[in-house]
Amino acid sequence: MSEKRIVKTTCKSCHGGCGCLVTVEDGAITYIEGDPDSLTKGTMCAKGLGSIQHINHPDRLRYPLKRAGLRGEGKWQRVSWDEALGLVTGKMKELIEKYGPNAICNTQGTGRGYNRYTARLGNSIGSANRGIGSSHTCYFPRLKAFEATFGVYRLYCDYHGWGGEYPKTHISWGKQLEYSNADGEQSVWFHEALKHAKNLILVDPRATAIANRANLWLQIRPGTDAALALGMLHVIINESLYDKEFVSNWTHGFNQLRERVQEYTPARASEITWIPEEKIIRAARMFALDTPGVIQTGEALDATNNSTGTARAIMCLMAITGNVERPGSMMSWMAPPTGPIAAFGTELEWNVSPETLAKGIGLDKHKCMDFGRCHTQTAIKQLWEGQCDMKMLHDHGGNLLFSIANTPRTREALLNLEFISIAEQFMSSLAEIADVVLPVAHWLEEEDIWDEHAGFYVGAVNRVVNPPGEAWTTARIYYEIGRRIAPQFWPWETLEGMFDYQLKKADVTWKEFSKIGCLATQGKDQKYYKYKTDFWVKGGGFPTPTKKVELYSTVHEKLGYDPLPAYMEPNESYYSTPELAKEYPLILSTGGRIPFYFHTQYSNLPWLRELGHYPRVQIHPETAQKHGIKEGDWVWIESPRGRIRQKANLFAGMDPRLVIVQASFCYWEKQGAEKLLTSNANILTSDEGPYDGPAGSTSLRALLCKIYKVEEKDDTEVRFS
Ligand SMILES: Nc1nc2c(c(=O)[nH]1)N[C@H]1C(S)=C(S)[C@@H](COP(=O)(O)OP(=O)(O)OC[C@H]3O[C@@H](n4cnc5c(=O)[nH]c(N)nc54)[C@H](O)[C@@H]3O)O[C@H]1N2
Ligand SMILES: Nc1nc2c(c(=O)[nH]1)N[C@H]1C(S)=C(S)[C@@H](COP(=O)(O)OP(=O)(O)OC[C@H]3O[C@@H](n4cnc5c(=O)[nH]c(N)nc54)[C@H](O)[C@@H]3O)O[C@H]1N2
Ligand code: SF4
Ligand SMILES: [Mo]
Repeated sequence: MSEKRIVKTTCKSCHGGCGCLVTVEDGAITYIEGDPDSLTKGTMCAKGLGSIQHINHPDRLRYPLKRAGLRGEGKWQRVSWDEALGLVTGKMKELIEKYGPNAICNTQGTGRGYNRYTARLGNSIGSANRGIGSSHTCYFPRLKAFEATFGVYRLYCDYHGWGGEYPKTHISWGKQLEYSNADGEQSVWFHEALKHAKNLILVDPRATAIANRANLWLQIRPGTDAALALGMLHVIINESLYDKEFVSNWTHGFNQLRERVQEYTPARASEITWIPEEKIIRAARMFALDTPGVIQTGEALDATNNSTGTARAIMCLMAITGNVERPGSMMSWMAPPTGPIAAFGTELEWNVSPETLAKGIGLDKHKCMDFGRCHTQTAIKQLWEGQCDMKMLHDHGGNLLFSIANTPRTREALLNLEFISIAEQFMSSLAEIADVVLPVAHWLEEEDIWDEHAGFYVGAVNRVVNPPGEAWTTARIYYEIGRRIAPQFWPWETLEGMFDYQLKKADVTWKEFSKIGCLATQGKDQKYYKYKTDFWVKGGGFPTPTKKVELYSTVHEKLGYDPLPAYMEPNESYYSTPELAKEYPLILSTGGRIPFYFHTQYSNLPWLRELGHYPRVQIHPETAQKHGIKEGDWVWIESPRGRIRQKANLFAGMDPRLVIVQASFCYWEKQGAEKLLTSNANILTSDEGPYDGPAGSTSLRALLCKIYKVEEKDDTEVRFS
């Protein structure tokens, strides 16, 4: 008789969090669907549903591997877990002994529900050089700006109506939440909330999938968002449309902000952003008058050389319109009953000594990339030059070769490391140059607590099937490395003990939680207007040095940065580098999520690959015509750094001067240079400064390029230099 069961679990195929029900028949998964009783209301996307092909993929890594040839040569020897972990932790100990903890960089890719393990391991080691990767261009610039402005981790859009009101005005600003489900906010919540909204303002250089729903589209020149926000602030302040009560009682530095924005008249903002002046004025009035309102911001705003100024200007917009902590506005969610379980990682921050932290690479200049993270681009540059404190990289679920600017230089830099180990599911380009590769389980094969950016809930990840070969779960890998490298910080006798520890505040055991499936603080349990109570500050206020929302940041002032938001022209543009623009006359943007892939992931799954077979570059039809390019032609995109090829996708919903390249496309079916260099957007991007001051960001979205059709004779082999 065949056995059939349904397992309730949490999808982690992106930042994660969708509740799902997985049907297993005779030990094999036959169906995956959204769980209607979960917070994501039964919705799932193609990526999560494609997981069946992911777990059964023939190229999954099954056994620990040790390099048997030269780096990148593709020769491997299968070893036991004991030997592999011995090599990894042996090398860590040796290098710590010789150079100190900053020699070790343990890192990860984007958040996949296990950030706290990476953080705990880095803090157990005591290294300040943890976490090279994308954080300087993704999420952290926004988080650090939230912290400086409001004193809290971040504010979320109140899509839930728990306070009895939904947002009347939405701004979708450099974000495709409808596709990306990014940063702890889900497309389904956004769409539900939109049903109650009067206005949707889209700020995007390109007409996105929600453009038809928008009543105002601000078609912005890439990289100029700070000027738009400052122009809107100018209108709201000078027309006296701001929330007087909130501003006078709860903000610090309004007069300085008023002074600062005077130079950003709507006319000047229009000149910089290419958005008609009257649209800037309309957007400002709409957001200030049709309240409550929310602003959903995305990665496009972090991946610029003015990420902090941009985020801070937008946060000032939230604040002076009183769209903070009121129902239907920007909210700081209260943690689930477990408390913020990220604390599992951060509770050991004290173990990174002040002396070690002071020597964190690049932290002297980019001071907001602290809490044990060094500045990625400074580290890569030092490694490339052969002079760097960092000697070893241990990576878990990240691929620096695709994710950060200037891939060729990054590869050369990483090859200068003494040792690279990586935990992976597939033989990625970074795994190809590693010394030890550890095979990792998929979320359908593991038990864990999912905790990502959402802030108000945690989900149980329940094992549905066993991992292939000898692949281990993420939690187990960290636990075993932790126990070998710093047992005092990983004292639990069993893995389950480690889960129980993380859940202790909620007074449930892992076994109980696994059955409950989700713990959330929602509905009436979420408190609005917390600043009017003792919640953050006795007698009321925000947890900042002035106890107010800091329009003028005393934190940035103390660190030596501009305390007020300002506009900066992108490093590379018609205006900042007019000579270069003669040779590279088009604006280059990279990224813009597509629903079927997650960065480099899933282009090896037939179900998903057939939906987006080739990497695509979006070109305006007029521009394409000028270059003799037709839909589907292979096109070279060339920047001062190099060139790649992608297939032309003609799209009229953007400025003819703009070219949008798909980021992170990986040819998993190929190897070496062909896999890495053929269509990888980061061949084109620049890792040179000046970077954003506090956050050290580079621009991935506002550069210069030229395009031309791939002629057959051009279609040469790609190689490493
Ligand atoms: N030009 C340009 N570059 C960009 C961007 C852009 O828009 N433009 N976007 C940037 C952004 S926002 C980010 S966050 C980065 C993303 O950068 P990364 O997170 O580094 O990229 P991924 O390709 O998603 O993941 C890397 C590897 O993780 C492995 N993996 C997946 N799940 C697991 C797991 O559960 N465990 C383990 N151990 N491994 C796993 C995958 O097989 C994959 O090889 O890219 C950045 N790079
Ligand atoms: N399906 C899928 N989902 C993902 C990911 C994925 O790879 N695939 N990656 C995940 C990760 S790590 C992240 S960080 C998020 C990112 O997800 P989002 O933050 O939503 O970012 P994108 O979709 O890359 O870009 C959003 C929009 O910004 C626009 N844009 C480009 N330049 C500018 C600019 O200068 N100003 C403005 N205002 N807009 C601009 C683009 O046209 C695009 O429509 O998605 C996450 N979710
Ligand atoms: S949005 Fe993310 S968590 Fe939800 S189904 Fe898709 S991949 Fe899974
Ligand atoms: Mo990201």
